Amino acid sequence: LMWPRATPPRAWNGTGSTPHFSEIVLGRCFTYTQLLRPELGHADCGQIGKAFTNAFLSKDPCHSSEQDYQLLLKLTSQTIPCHSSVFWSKSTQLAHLYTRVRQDMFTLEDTLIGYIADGLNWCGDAGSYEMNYQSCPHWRKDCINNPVSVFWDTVSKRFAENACGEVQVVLNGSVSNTFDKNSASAYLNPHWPRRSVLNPVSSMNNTFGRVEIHNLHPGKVSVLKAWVMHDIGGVYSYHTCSSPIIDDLKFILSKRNISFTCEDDYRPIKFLQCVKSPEDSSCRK
Ligand code: N1C
Repeated sequence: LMWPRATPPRAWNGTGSTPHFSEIVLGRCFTYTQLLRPELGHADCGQIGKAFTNAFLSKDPCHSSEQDYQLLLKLTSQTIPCHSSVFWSKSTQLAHLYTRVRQDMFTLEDTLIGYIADGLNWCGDAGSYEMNYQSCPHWRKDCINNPVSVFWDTVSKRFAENACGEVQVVLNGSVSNTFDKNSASAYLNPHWPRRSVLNPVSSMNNTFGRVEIHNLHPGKVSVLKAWVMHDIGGVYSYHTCSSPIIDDLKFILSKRNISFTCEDDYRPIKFLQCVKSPEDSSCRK
C-alpha cells in the first residue's frame, strides 16, 4: 500500500518529465500507426501507452532495467526490410534528414517505438504513482540506470539485432568522438573496466559504439557502410575514413565477420547539407 507522500520527490540533476508525456505518447502512436505507416494500423495504442508508463511509474528511477521495457517492446515489434537500417552517432539531424527523403530507409526514430519516444524525458518515483515533472536523474551526475538511458540502450539493442543485409551508419567527422573506441573496447577486452574507477562514465555516452555494433548479427548483416560526414564551413575535420578511429571500427567488425566500407562525405547526404549552404565552394563543383 502506498500513502500520499508528505514531502516532494527527491530533486535530481536532470530535466524533469516532458509536460503532457502520456498525451504525447498516445498522439504520436496514433499518428504513426494511422497516418504514417498504416501497415501498423493493428497496433493497440492504448495498451502501448500503458505499457510505456508502467515500465517506470512507482519505481526507483535509478534502478531501471531492460526487463521493465519488455512488454512495451513486445507491443511495438516491427519488421524493418533488409538493406534499410540506418544507424547514426553524433549526427542526429543529418541522419534523420536523409531518411526523411529516403522513405524506404529507417533510423530507429522512423520505427514506431523510436518515433513515440524521440526527444521526450520521463521518470517516476518509488514512493508515488505520479510522473516526476520536476526533475529526473541525469545519466552522469545521478545514475546510468535511469529510465531514459535504459530505454534507449534497450531499443537500440533490438534495432541492431533485427538489422539485416547492407546497413549504413552516418558518422560525424567534425567532432573528436566520431566513433568511441573506448565504448567498444569494453566489449573487446573482458578485463577492461566497463565503468572505469578514474572516470566512472567516460565514453558511456555513445550508443552506436557501446551497444549497436556489438548486437549486429554476423550472417544476417552482410556489410556495414559508414558515411563520415563533415560540417560545411567547419574549421576543422577531426576524422576521415583514413583516421585510426575508423580502423578501430573496422577491426571490431572484422572480428565479428561483418564486412565494412567507409566513404567520406557520401554524395546523397552531402546534397542535403548543400541545400542549406548552396554557395559553399564544396557545393558548387
Ligand atoms: O549515443 P549515440 O548518439 O551513438 O546513439 C545513436 C544510435 C543510433 O544509431 C540510434 O539507433 O543509437 C540509437 N539511439 C537513438 O535512436 C536515439 N534517439 C534519441 C540512441 N540514442 C538516442 N536518443 C538520445 O540521444 C539518447 O538519450 C542518447 O543518449 C542520445 C544519443 O545521441 P548521440 O550521442 O549522438
